Amino acid sequence: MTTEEPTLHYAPRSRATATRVLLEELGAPHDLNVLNIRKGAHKAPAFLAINPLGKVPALSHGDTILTESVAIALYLGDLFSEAGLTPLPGDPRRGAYLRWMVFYAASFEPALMDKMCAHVPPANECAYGTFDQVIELLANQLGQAPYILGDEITVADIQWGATLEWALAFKAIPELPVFRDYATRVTSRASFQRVFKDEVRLGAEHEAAAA
Ligand SMILES: N[C@@H](CCC(=O)N[C@@H](CS)C(=O)NCC(=O)O)C(=O)O
Repeated sequence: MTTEEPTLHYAPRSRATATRVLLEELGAPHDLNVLNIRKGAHKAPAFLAINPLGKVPALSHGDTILTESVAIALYLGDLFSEAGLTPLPGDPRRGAYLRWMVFYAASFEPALMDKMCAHVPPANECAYGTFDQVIELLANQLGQAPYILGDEITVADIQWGATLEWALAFKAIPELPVFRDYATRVTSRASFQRVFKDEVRLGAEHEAAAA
């Protein structure tokens, strides 16, 4: 097992925002490699060697390189489980945890992107059925408790909360009270507020550097 601190390859106001917040929530010592997407740093050879797709987030940890937000969240949640945010094997919430994390990447994100691009694949052939089914399923789950797995916040809420906040802001999902309340509950946490504030600074710096 490596004793090195993980490095998050990150750009502000991107999917890497949730990963940065998660590292904070987990109290995980880490390095931040800040990429200026506006200047194309994510398509430079140094970063393409880490993620050939040139997308953030990515995580380096010793010899391990991870891409994909959800894989990174699962990895970090296990690595820093002492923070108490991870339903580990043996926890009755473990199955639901894996289900909602994989559902996020395998069904929710594709459904959201298809919707935003006005692409309607045949329901019986695509992984998620229909956008409306995905929304109904998610609204039903979030309507049952303050957090996606129940009364306590977990790693899964950092991922879902960050994305639902963004999706509501961009009107990519219906403005249902259950989504609004949940996104506010999660993103009003000090960790999110700290990162959002720093991203205003970074965003301005990056824009100025790219101008
Ligand atoms: N499936 C990937 C998606 C990563 C992704 O699309 N990242 C965006 C930022 S939100 C990106 O790096 N876009 C820059 C580009 O493709 O040029 C994940 O969940 O990590």
